[in-house]
Amino acid sequence: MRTNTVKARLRAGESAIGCFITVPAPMLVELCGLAGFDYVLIDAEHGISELETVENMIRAADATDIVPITRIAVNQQQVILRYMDAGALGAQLPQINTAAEVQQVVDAVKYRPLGKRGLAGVRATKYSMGLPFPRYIEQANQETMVIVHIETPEAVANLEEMVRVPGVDVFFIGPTDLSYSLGYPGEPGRPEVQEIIGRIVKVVRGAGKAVGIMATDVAGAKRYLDMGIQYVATGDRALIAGAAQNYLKGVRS
Ligand code: 3PY
Ligand code: MG
Repeated sequence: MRTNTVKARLRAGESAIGCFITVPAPMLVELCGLAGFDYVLIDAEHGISELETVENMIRAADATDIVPITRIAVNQQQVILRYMDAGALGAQLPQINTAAEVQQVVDAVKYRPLGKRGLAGVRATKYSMGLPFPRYIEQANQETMVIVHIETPEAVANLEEMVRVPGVDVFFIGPTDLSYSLGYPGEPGRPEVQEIIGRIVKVVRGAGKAVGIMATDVAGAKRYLDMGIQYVATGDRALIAGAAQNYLKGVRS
């Protein structure tokens, strides 16, 4: 199976820059791969892609050497399984608030003995024409990633326990939901929110895990990278909207 270069970069203390893809379009994944992003976050939470298209988007990622991670709306083993079976190299789960919920994600992503993921002759296992299952299981458990969102006050309160669950690679700050759930919708830059982001970074890094965040613009991404956040993602809608507005401003001025 593919080596997960994002996981390797994070382990080596390096950063990985990705892009959420909310549109059901393998072409956009290819475009991100060819542009040089480290990973795509195929978004099945706020995005509108259905599983069949997600599988083709993962194919496009494999063809352009970019790591495919899927954001999955529901923290349920049988739901997560289908995205992993399609060949995703990681599962990113939103709105995770307790250590028990973290454990559920790990159980769904990892095969036994690390988790309880089901095994079958699917795309991820090369339809049983790849490595023998014992060898595949070992590799999949090494290469797949677990990413959980921290985006509520409950998660912040439980963070010390959550970071102790083995098997998580990245604790991902969702600035939109975090600021909203703290009572400041649309204001992730507020000092109250930034103070909590700083606290999350300290706890997660203190536990030897990587921190992730969404930063749509360059200045924000650089600021978060400087804070030691290693897994930074922009998004297709923000990139397209920003470029479109800039273009029109330039042409019409
Ligand atoms: C959020 O900001 O809430 C997200 O989930 C994505 O960054
Ligand atoms: Mg969110």
